[in-house]
Amino acid sequence: MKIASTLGFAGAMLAASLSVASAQSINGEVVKIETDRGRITLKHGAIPNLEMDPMTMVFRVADPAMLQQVRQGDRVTFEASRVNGNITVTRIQRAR
Ligand SMILES: [Cu+2]
Repeated sequence: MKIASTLGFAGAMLAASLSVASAQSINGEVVKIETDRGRITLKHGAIPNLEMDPMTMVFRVADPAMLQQVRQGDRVTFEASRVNGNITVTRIQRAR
């Protein structure tokens, strides 16, 4: 049992590092935050890994707690990927 759970953890770590490698850091601005729905509206620059041009759109967030780190009007950097078919913000932080 212990070996199985260790392998599972290693697999999860590998998957996480692969998704980090493919996502790129994108500049954006927070237009709207919907904490209860786990959504954020961002005005974003081009997102090469999603083949997306600059636009304003709604994203899901991987973890609703991420929405506590930003406020409407903040300039941010973030990463987004397709998770289970949904375009999802996987990392976000206020721009310095
Ligand atoms: Cu977009």
